[in-house]
Amino acid sequence: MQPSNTLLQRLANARLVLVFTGAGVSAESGIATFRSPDGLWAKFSPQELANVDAFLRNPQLVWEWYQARRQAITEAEPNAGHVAIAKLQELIPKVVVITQNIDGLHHRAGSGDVIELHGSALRNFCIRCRRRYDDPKFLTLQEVQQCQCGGFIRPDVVWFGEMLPTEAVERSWRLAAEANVLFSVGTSSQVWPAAELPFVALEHGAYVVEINTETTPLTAQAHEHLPFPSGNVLPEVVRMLRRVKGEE
Ligand code: BJW
Ligand code: ZN
Repeated sequence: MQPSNTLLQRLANARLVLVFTGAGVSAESGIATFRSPDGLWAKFSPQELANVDAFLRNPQLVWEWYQARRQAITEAEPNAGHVAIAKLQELIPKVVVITQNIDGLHHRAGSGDVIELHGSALRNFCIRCRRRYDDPKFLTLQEVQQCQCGGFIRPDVVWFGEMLPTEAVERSWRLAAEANVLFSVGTSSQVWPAAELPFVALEHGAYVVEINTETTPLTAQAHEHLPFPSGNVLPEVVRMLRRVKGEE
């Protein structure tokens, strides 16, 4: 499970490290992934739940699905992988987390610079006038609510067919072109445009390391694939990096 000496040297000399994450990084916190055999898409259809037409067709159904997931998120704790990612900040001049996750666990683990490409389950907005509804009470109400304008209030997440937040995308793509090292952690690398990010970093000369218990479309292109749970391997990366930097 040891990270290679090349990786440790690259990290020791890096100015900018990106940690690009997906559902797998939160799996060890007990939050379901999407595409595993026991994942969300095995039980629920994305067509029925994760697009705007589904919400317009049956707002209560989609709302209830998110309320159940919100409950799981608020009961979950960051795991050793999230914590190790936050600790990288102590060892590298600039670390940016770019996540597809909507669970807020990177923030809760202490990561200071987190870009959320697919939004956040912890916020809502009106589907018609886009007014924001950030009051935490909306995270537990079981009935879908309507805005003053009559529009339904929806979670501030990115569904299939929707654009990702422009600022988040622009900043992420700019950073990918400048990064010295990019970790891709716990993502199936199947959902675009996010899946393109490690490839942008590769094209611009970053050292790309995939941490995933399975292989993905990125595996063959990555410089290294560490096929272990992120909650095991990331603390090891931090421990070894501290040693290389003479801090242990
Ligand atoms: C571990 C582990 C451990 C487990 N340690 N590892 C045809 C071809 C190409 C593209 C398209 C196409 N048709 C449509 C598209 C575009 C579409 C898309 O990419 N579809 C593909 C699925 C085919 N993309 C979009 O629609 C995006 N928007 C867009 O393109 O806009 C432009 C546009 C506008 C108008 C018209 C057309 C285009 C938007 C995508 C939004 C994705 N939204 C979701 C839901 C978010 C809200 C919510 O959570 O409910 O985002 S879907 C879901 O997938 C979620 C995730 O963020 C995303 C990625 O999933 P992720 O994180 O990779 O999870 P998994 O489960 O897939 O993988 C987990 C991995 O972890 C696995 O590999 C495990 O092995 C690993 N793992 N435990 C390490 N302990
Ligand atoms: Zn409204």
